[in-house]
Amino acid sequence: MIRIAIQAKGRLNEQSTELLSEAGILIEESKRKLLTKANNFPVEILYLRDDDIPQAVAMGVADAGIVGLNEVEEKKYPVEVIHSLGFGRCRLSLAIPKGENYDSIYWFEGKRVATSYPNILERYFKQNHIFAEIHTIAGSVEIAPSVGMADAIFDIVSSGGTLVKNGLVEVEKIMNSEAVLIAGKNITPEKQVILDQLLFRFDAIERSRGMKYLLMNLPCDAVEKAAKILPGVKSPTILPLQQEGWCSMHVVVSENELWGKIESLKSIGAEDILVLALEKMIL
Ligand code: PRT
Ligand code: ZN
Repeated sequence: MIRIAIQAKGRLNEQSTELLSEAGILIEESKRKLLTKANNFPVEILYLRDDDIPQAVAMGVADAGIVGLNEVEEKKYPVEVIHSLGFGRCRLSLAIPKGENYDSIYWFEGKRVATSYPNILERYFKQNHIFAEIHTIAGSVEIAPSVGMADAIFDIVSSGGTLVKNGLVEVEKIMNSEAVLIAGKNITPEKQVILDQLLFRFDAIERSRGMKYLLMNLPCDAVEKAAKILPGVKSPTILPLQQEGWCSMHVVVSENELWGKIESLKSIGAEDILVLALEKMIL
């Protein structure tokens, strides 16, 4: 049995639960308590505030956790980041009031900067030999300059809308963040086996994201050319059609390249093209 800590409420909760459920770990919503056992996989889910997840994993209260990389970097507890999960993407940036004359990072020399991430900021200023006053505040960081509490802020930015609304301009991106799977450093071999199974499932889910399953009919003598356009995972599946000289080709393709590939396939005689969603891709 392994225990995984996820955010109880907030931006990462829904996608963390969704990822676990896509990986076949089903937690009945009605049974949801602080600690809930999955009914079909040796996993317990511990619901915590995101700030507490790195510590819980470092202390062994949980064996693994799903949390923003920003929290891991801020807290610096001894945990391993074992997998990036591709959601909760954001960046941590320095922002200053619009209209300020900004030419370099040295603008921050002697300034007061409000943030909820004082450790990351302190490390950044130290590396750049900037001496600034860091004011740690828990929330509503973006209003600090307009109420005179600070000259600038260091905060999470996603669309940038909050900065614009508060008359601020992003001037330095310090780090990118996304949700990551973390694990304790002293996990037992038995627990490692379960964690590896989970990682295998996460990989399959990730691989199938943005992939489509393509089926088409084409003259059999165009198959060679078609396979060059779409080589697939190993190679495309080719099946004969009842109609003489015609084949059916099945292949996996990334959604980004889909339309371009379809144009090329049509130009060599492909017809009756079907594009299907791809649920899981296990190699
Ligand atoms: O209650 P608990 O402590 O668990 O939650 P929380 O309130 O501390 O965190 P929560 O749920 O807001 O965010 C959890 C995690 O989501 C963060 O640690 C990040 O890793 C990630 N994340 C991704 C974000 C954002 N995007 C985000 N946009 N966290 C916060 N924001 C906020 C930001 O603080 C700012 O106020 O959204 C605003 C900026 O958004 P834009 O789109 O206007 O730029
Ligand atoms: Zn938090």
